[in-house]
Amino acid sequence: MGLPNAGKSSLFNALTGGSATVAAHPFSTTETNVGVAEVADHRLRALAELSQSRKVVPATVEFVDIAALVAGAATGEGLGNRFLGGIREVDAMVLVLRAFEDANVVGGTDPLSDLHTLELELVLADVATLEAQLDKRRKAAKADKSLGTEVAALEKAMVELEAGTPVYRSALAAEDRELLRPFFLLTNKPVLAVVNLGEDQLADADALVKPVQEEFGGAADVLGMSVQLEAEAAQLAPDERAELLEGLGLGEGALPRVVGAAYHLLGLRTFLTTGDKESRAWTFRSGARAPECAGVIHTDLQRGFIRAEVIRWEELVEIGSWQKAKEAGRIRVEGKDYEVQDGDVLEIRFNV
Ligand SMILES: Nc1nc2c(ncn2[C@@H]2O[C@H](COP(=O)(O)OP(=O)(O)OP(=O)(O)O)[C@@H](O)[C@H]2O)c(=O)[nH]1
Ligand SMILES: [Mg+2]
Repeated sequence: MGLPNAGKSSLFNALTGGSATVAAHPFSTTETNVGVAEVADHRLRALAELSQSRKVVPATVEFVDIAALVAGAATGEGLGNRFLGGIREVDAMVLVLRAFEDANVVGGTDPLSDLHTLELELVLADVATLEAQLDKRRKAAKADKSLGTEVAALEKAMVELEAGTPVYRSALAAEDRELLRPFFLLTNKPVLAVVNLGEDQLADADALVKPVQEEFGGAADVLGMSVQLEAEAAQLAPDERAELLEGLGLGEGALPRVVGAAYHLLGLRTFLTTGDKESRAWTFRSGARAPECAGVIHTDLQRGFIRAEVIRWEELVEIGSWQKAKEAGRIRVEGKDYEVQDGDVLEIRFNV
């Protein structure tokens, strides 16, 4: 989300290969766009090569591009804030803050000012949500004492929000934030801020990103990138893209970092499966145990879970094949209590 012309749709398209409308006039997005970005993963590439897999399936993250917010959106300015309803159920937010200068694209170029405008609208939307809930929950808590901690968390959140502080950078404890989850507050989501730089500003990226970083004080991940440049690069064939980005000293570019940061922000981890038919990256929540991860592949694998055979991806690549690893006794056998780790390669034994 972001102010008009911040580059939200350009970023969305670059990430998802989508075709959301991009234009130099404000409010070019009037409908919510949903798309999927692939998570670049060198581990998956290495395993696919090892197994000569006919199919390679990366993990994905879904992105949603919404209409712009402006100051006063809560009271109907611009397109109002009804689009926020559509993102209540997303798991994290990407705030796009404009720094690039372009006389043909109306709008401010101070990312901190963008941030303050956005946060105020998000906070106002959350205050409205809490106002609608607080009395009801207080009444419910009178009848059911066990709801007392929930009401206390709601009240703490209200104090912060009324002081203009988004929950994600408030003093609320993790337990309180957990209790607030069912209320789908916008500012109770993890945040990634993208400072959209002009190509000519890339040399000063650090200086332009730093004030935003300081403002968040660690409450959000902050990335500086030139969305337009990355979007253009994304249109090119892979080798031309690599050449352009390398030539500008941008390495693989910022898009993989945006997807990777979003993935981590969501507390997501990857385990892998590999074979000649397919190598695949699977997504699980940090802390999940082997049966739950088996269930990500197929519910039958969870239902009939017997054991997981496990090896670290780098170990498998070093040994050269699952068969050899097995012969060398390097495949671990893990039971239902095993906490799967990011980068584990799994084979599930099951019986239904
Ligand atoms: N010069 C320059 N222009 C950019 C950059 N990023 C985006 N733009 C331009 O800014 C304009 C707005 O980009 P969009 O991606 O449509 O922005 P948006 O945030 O989706 O805008 P709305 O949907 O209208 O809120 C387009 O003309 C883009 O080409 C950039 O890094 N540099
Ligand atoms: Mg747009």
